[in-house]
Amino acid sequence: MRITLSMAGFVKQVTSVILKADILLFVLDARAPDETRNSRVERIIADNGKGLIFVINKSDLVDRKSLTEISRLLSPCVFISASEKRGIGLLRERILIEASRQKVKRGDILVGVLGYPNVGKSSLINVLSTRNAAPASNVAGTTRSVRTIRSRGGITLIDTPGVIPSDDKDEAKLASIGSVDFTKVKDPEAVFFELLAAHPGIIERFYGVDV
Ligand SMILES: Nc1nc2c(ncn2[C@@H]2O[C@H](COP(=O)(O)OP(=O)(O)O)[C@@H](O)[C@H]2O)c(=O)[nH]1
Ligand SMILES: [Mg+2]
Repeated sequence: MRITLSMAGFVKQVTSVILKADILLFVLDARAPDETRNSRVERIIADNGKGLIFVINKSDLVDRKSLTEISRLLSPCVFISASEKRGIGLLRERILIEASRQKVKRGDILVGVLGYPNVGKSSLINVLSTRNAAPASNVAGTTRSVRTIRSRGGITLIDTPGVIPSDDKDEAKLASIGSVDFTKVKDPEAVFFELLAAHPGIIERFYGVDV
C-alpha cells in the first residue's frame, strides 16, 4: 500500500479510513460545496488508487439551479438529503459503478465516509444502514480489520467516519454552515464581519439594529 503524503497535519482517523476503504464517500454540504472539499484529502485518495464519490448532502436546503452548477464541478457526484432519505438509491448505484471500476469484487465493497464536522456523515451512515443492516461487526483476521456495518447490495460501511479537522479551512464559511462551533472560532469578530459582508442587511434586519 502506498502512502504518498506525510500523515502529519491529518487526523489519523481520516487517513486510516482512506487506507482501509475501497471507495470513499466525501460528504459535502450543498450550501458550501467548495468550502467543504479538501484537496489534500482528495489527493491521498487518488494516490492510493481508491474510488471517490462526492456526496452532496443537505440538498434539501438549496435550489435546483445551484445543484446543477455544483454538479459541473464535481465528478462523480450524487445529491442526497440524509435527513429526508432522498437520493440514497442513486448513491447505492453509484457505489456499485465505482466498485466495478475499482475491480472490487461484488459483495465485498468496503465503503468509508469522510467530511468536515456537521456535514451529515453520521446521518448518511444511519440511512445507508437502516435496511438489512447487520450490527456493527469486526472483520478480523484480514489486513483491513475494522468495525463495519453491513448494508444492502454487498456494500459494507466502515462504522466510524473520518472527520476532517476544520482548522485549515475558511473559518467564516465553516462557521456560517455550523461546521465549526462558533464558540470555538479563533477570531470571532473577523468571522462576524465576513458574514456581515456576505449577507448584507440580514443581520441588521434580524436584530433590528444598524451595524
Ligand atoms: N437539512 C438537512 N440537515 C441535515 C441533513 N443531514 C444531516 N443534517 C443535520 O446536520 C447536523 C449534523 O449531522 P451529522 O450527521 O451529525 O453530521 P456529522 O458531524 O458529519 O456526522 C444534524 O443536525 C443533522 O440533523 C440533510 O440532508 N438535510
Ligand atoms: Mg458524526
